Amino acid sequence: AVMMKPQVVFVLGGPGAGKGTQCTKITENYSYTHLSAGDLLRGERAREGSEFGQLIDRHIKEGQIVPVEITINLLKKAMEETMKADEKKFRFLIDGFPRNEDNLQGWSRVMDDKANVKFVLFFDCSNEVCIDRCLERGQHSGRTDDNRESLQKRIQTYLQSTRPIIDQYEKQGKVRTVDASHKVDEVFADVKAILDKEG
Ligand code: UP5
Ligand code: MG
Repeated sequence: AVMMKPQVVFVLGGPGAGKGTQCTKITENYSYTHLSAGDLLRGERAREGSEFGQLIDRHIKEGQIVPVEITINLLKKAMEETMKADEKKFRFLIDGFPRNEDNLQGWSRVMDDKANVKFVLFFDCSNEVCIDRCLERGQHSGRTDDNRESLQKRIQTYLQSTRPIIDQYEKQGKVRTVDASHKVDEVFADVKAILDKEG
């Protein structure tokens, strides 16, 4: 059988904008596989014998972006395993990546000839709403970065490093923006309209 070339939608937006929540809803309604770069990194951090555990832990607490060599390998492996298990699963939502220039270059180097980036789904949300959502979640999430100090740094990194990446894609006409400040179902209605149009 001929392997389909993976089709990728990058899902970006500030910390707590609702990327994970909306990706879950998308997978319930469309044939996409959700890969959260943050979840993959947290999984690697927890993996027995990982040589990167401490480095990942430090970066996440400090709201810094992990070197792309680590993240791209996790993403590539997850994509390959998904397609190996089921060749019909070649559509991916890559959530929380690429976050900076290093991420973008790593993706280009490793994945440019292996996958097609269809567009960027951008969840646009004010910093205040993002912070409130993460602090609220922090009461039960157990995430080491859902506290005021880490959030300050996550927002900073988002504004300094990730927004310019979104801007680059915007200049290529590749960004689909959703107002993420509304209720979950209202946001999802906008997401649906985009996906129904884009296929
Ligand atoms: N919620 C969601 N939608 C809501 C709505 N419309 N109305 C009201 N509440 C809403 O949602 C966050 C919270 O808000 C939840 O409690 C939810 O119920 C509620 P969620 O869907 O989890 O938002 P999301 O955007 O996914 O937030 P997350 O915290 O996951 O975003 P981050 O981008 O900060 O986290 P991520 O896991 O992607 O990255 C964490 C860290 O990993 C980074 O800071 C970085 O250190 C590292 N990282 C890398 O180094 N490289 C990568 O490539 C990726 C991550
Ligand atoms: Mg998330």
